Amino acid sequence: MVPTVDGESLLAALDKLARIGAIEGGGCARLALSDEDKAGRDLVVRWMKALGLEVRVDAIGNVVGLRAGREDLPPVMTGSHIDTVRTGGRYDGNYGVLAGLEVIRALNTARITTRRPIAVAFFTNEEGARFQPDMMGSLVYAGGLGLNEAYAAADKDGVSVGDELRRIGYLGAARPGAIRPHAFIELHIEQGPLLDEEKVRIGVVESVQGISWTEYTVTGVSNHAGTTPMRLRRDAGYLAASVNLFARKLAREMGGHQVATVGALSLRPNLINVVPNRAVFTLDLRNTDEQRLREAEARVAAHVAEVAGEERLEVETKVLARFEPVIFDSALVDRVEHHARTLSLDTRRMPSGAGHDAQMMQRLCPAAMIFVPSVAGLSHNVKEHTEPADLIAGAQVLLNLLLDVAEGG
Ligand code: HGY
Ligand code: MN
Ligand code: MN
Repeated sequence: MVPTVDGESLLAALDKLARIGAIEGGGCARLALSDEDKAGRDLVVRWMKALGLEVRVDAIGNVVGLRAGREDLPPVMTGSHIDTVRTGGRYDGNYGVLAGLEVIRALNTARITTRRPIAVAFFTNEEGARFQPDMMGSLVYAGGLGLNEAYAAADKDGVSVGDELRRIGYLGAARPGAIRPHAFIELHIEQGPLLDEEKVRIGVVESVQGISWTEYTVTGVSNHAGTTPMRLRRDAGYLAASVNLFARKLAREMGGHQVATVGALSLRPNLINVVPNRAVFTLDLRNTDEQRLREAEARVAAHVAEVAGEERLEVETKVLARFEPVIFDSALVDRVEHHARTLSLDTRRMPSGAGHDAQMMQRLCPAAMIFVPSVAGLSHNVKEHTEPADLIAGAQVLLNLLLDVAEGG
């Protein structure tokens, strides 16, 4: 008899975790390694221990809760992240971790010990909103980023990852990646509009698109807004605006999955009557196709050089994150589809527009993702919402799949 997930317990846990770092409108602000993140971590670790999991914290602050199997084999791992962006919803990341804990609860209640151990993890700084790159903890876990490089990453105030890990008490002793999973499955909200628009219950995620994050620091000359003729301007803000317009037009023209976002922008001196002499802004480019993403990067770079030449500006660029598209393990993806359909949940195959820890874990072991619908495709927005029935259905697919894989399926 396959155990069932306790839906009420999952919804209550989501609600309780959402109260930590709660912000106006029902969302969460738990930026990585902040006090709010610490409080969220402490709560989830308490829940892990209450479920009888052996909890390990590694040197980049990833937390893994381990449930013994009948045999001492590499575990089947699930999980996600519990850090959020500053205007985050309550499901992004949190849902995958808490659904993993509900799987453990259901196995405990049913007194089932699986052949393979099962692990539930949350990874440090998946969002990349405070420290870059994003998916930092899982990237270190998968051996894609050295610990010292990760420790040195600093936020806008110059505070480093290493210092913050120490401050919040999550600079753990375990070596990141010491537990090499047999397989990794991440349950997550879609964060896009497709499942909701098509009224499909489960997204069978085949891949994650490529990500290119760049920060531009532009230096011009501040000058009087009224007296400086346009021909004499060296307006740093003009380049920032020009890149935003260019990138949007480029994404529209390229079509397909190409997207472009200027998400962060600051001008100096930021005064109504002064031509800005400094602009710092970010550009987020993504595409499911690596060649097209490189083409977009090259065209933006050419545009930046052209405008900087015309406007006589200095431009410094810094790559904050760069990940090629990742294809998930096809056999595991097929198992996601099988278990959703066995529960009479209709499915559609799709890429992920957002980055996820699973894309890093695919470097270590077969990985796959399960999506549930996001109402109106909203995410990274306090109004992020997924219907309770969909949350519970997704968790049941996760349970059935984990059981299958942990029994050697
Ligand atoms: O940016 C992303 O896709 C993820 O939320 N870190
Ligand atoms: Mn996420
Ligand atoms: Mn996110």
